[in-house]
Formats: sequence, structure tokens, C-alpha cells
Amino acid sequence: AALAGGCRLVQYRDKLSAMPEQVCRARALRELTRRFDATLLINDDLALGALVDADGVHLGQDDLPLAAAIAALGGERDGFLIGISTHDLDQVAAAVAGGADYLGFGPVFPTSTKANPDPVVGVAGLAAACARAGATPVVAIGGIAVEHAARLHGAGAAAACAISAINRVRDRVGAARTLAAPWSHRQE
Ligand code: 3NM
Repeated sequence: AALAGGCRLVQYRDKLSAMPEQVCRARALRELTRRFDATLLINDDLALGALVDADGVHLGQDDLPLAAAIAALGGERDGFLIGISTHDLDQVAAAVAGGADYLGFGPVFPTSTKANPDPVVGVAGLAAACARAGATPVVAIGGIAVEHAARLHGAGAAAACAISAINRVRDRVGAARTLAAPWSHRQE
């Protein structure tokens, strides 16, 4: 539904399933994202990302360090994306200096999805992160509702990432379409 609504990027984030199930789901997502010509990122797990031929991996501050991930790829990233979760401006600067392809920054708003979230950064914090990141794209995350889309776009975010706003509503296609609208090239 998210892809049908115009979502261009899917991250597989699964902190609960056993590895065989994760492989199955990641493979299914690889097929689905290919059908929609969308990007697939795997959270936390570089090996799973490589196994399913994902477009990249997303790493949190407590996951594999960026330099180690780059080293594990043999320095030859060959278009394979590495994204880093950041929660303050020092982390933004470090991830940019370390060569991250994009940054997550948040939580922009309060979220109940993530266990032990970092302090809320707000839209002003997001704008500061985008300025600090320069040419590195910043993805806004955390408590994002569809009605926030225009403000996030205006703050300089390259994208918005949402779990609840898409998954916990009845009209998922419509929610994705509304959220994606400011970044869409085919706006109604
Ligand atoms: N990471 P929802 S906030 C997975 O701040 C995640 O890095 C965050 O879920 C961060 O859209 C978050 O339901 C949860 O708030 C996003």
C-alpha cells in the first residue's frame, strides 16, 4: 500500500523475528520494491542486506560503526548505500565526515514506536541538522504524521520516514500519497 501510494524507499526493520523469517521477508520486500522501482534498505544488518541484494543498509548509533561497515564492503561501495541514524548535531557532523550516504534525524516529534527514543528535536532541530549536513540528504523520522509533510520538506528534509502514520491507519495508500506529496514529481 505504501508503494502504491508513492513511497519510494522501504526500510526493513525487524527487531523480533528469527533470522530465517527475516531472510524470507527481506527477499519478499526485495521483489516488491523492484516491482515498484523503489529502494530497499535493511536496518542494522549488513550481511542480510548483501544477501538479499538490497540497495543499502541503515545503521543506528549502537550498531556496526560506519567505518567498520565501509571496511566490510572492501571500500568498494559500488552504489550500496549506508545510512546513519543521528539525534544531535555532533552525530550529524560525524556521520557526514565518515562518509554516510544519507542520515536519519530524529525523533522530530514524540514517538511511541521506538523503545527508548532520543529527545525530540522538533522541526527547528531538523532544519539545523539539514544545514549542518550540507549536501548529505537528511531523512526526517519520529512521530511523523501526514499533515507534517510540508513543514518537513520546508525544513530541508530530503525525505520523511513514517511507521505509524502509514501502518496504523485504514487508508494506507492515501496516507502514503499525502505524506509523499511535497517530494513527489507528480503532484496533483
Ligand atoms: N527511529 P513512528 S524514531 C525507528 O529517532 C525510529 O531515530 C527514530 O516510528 C529515531 O513513525 C523511530 O511510528 C520510530 O513514530 C518511528
